[in-house]
Amino acid sequence: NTILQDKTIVVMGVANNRSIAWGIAKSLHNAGANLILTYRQERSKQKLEKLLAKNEIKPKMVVACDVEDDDSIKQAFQEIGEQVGTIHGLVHSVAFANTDELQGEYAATSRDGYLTAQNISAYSLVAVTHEARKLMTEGGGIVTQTYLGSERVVPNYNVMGVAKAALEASVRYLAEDVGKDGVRVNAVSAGPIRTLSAKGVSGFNEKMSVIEEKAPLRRQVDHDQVGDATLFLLSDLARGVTGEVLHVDSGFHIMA
Ligand code: 0WD
Repeated sequence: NTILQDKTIVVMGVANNRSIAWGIAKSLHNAGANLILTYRQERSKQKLEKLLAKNEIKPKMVVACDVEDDDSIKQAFQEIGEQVGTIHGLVHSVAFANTDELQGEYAATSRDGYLTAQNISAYSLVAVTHEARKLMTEGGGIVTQTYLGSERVVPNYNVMGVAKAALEASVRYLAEDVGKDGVRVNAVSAGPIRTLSAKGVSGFNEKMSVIEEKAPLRRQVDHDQVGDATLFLLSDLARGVTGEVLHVDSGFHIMA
């Protein structure tokens, strides 16, 4: 398809071929988008470059960006501005919490662990939106990735659930701020998908199997479904949608 023909989209958060951001990158590529990918670790950069070559995707740029570091964010978007100029979209698919806080009681969360989760998983969207909007001179879309643990108590998701609640509230406040520039901000709330980060959440396998048992569609959510929903939100097809959280979870969230 050509839904994103001639659009330049920045994708943050491809760590490996299992990353949700990788599924998104493929969907966007298949829709004709020019991709700019950011990575945090050198290790991820190498994986990323191999993945791109293997899939015959030629990105416009591959740029380092550690969302924990304001200078790194500024520098990344400055480089993008200098080399590419205008961008039309941004995908934020980044989160982090210490694994020892993704089990047991939320009540035991440390101050440091709380702040780390908020910093990388929620504040980072604010910081990157602030830089990215400067390059969205023709309007655009920003899409982040969230999870049901923001709305409900999902055992073990704990501090990350609270960070996702902040992330979703940020989507709404940011949508109001950047809406006047024709920029939309939305979130995809995906069902459980096996990735590197998911390994850190204890009891993850049960979360997956319950989707097959209880969700209206009675099947797992995959990368392509999240990729295509993100593609929709970035595209002109969603030009009337902002501040929204779109569940891509086989309908699981409607069930009691
Ligand atoms: O079931 C799941 N896997 C779900 C994930 C269900 C619903 C939502 N999500 C969300 C996650 O919470 C996250 O926001 O999707 C997003 C992507 O998660 P993922 O694809 O499951 O995770 P993964 O493949 O591990 O990618 C996470 C990446 C990191 O990889 P590296 O190895 O490079 O650290 O998050 C990025 C990074 O790419 N990341 C950072 N990027 C920049 N700066 C940072 C950072 N400080 N920390 C983590």
